[in-house]
Amino acid sequence: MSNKRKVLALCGGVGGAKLALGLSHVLGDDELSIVVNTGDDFTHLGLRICPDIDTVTYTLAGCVNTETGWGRAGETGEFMASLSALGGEDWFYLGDKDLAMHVERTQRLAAGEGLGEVTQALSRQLGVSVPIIPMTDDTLATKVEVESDGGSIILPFQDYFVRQRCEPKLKSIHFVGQETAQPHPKFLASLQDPVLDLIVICPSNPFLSIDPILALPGIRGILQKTAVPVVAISPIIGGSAVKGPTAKIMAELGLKMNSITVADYYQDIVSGFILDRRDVGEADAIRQIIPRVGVAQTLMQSLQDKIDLARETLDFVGLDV
Ligand code: FO1
Repeated sequence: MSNKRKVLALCGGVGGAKLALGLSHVLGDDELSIVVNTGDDFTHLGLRICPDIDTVTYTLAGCVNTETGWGRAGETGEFMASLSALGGEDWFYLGDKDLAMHVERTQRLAAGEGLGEVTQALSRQLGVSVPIIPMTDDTLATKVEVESDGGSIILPFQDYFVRQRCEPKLKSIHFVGQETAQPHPKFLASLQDPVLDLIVICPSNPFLSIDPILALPGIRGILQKTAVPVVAISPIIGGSAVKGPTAKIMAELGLKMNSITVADYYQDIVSGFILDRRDVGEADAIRQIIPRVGVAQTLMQSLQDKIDLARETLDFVGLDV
């Protein structure tokens, strides 16, 4: 009997990429698939930019900027400085090394390759052998409704997130194209793999990073019906988000900033939930809505932390580690 394990991870940017890295150390290349949010993608300066795909790729390739969590380590900013000096748009920082990724991706897409194909080719070039699969080859764009002059306006995601530093008050989140964008065929194949052992929802922002994946036609229904364990790891530690604007966004959406809220949000699709040991006081409340609840050290600072959480996650569902 083979003791190969098969795991599918659903992942956003920085937080999710850390667990994906841990999983990639614990599992073989043919045991793990990582499906990544593309709702944050946009075209900027004529280039197709896929922030979460690149964050996962650079993290697994060992060349991510560990201070920001996105972009490349050891970057230089000659392009950005020159663009700025020309009066160009400099609100979205594109380092010189990172720029090469966007140029090459844009060229390949223009030549007719799909995003999945391009992502596989470019991640392989950087030495990543685990499949990184965009959630769709089509366009599903996250847009946000924010307060403006007593009314509201719709902003493209990066405009809100980076240009306006999440300052406008958020009213609602929309995924434009969610009715027509098709899940990537490799995503569907992984979900329907008869030997799939586990689906992991990485500790990414549930509303901005995981929800676009769940919004694709059919995905929520498959997760609701699957016999495969679906385990979410809470992105909240000690009542706050590790990084990014999750706290502000949750407050503006009228949600309480704790793991119970996240568990509640995922309750129809998960059979297991892992929260940080600092939030153990919430475990009983979560057990009321999700059958299996685990407590772990979910703050991933070192590589060992990432590997340990990956092991805990596999162990939680009884997979050999
Ligand atoms: N985030 C920022 O806050 N400022 C930036 O200038 C910025 C540039 C950037 C360039 C490439 C890339 O892949 C990501 C970049 N990010 C930047 C991060 C990114 O836009 C967001 O963190 C994600 O979209 C949210 O997951």
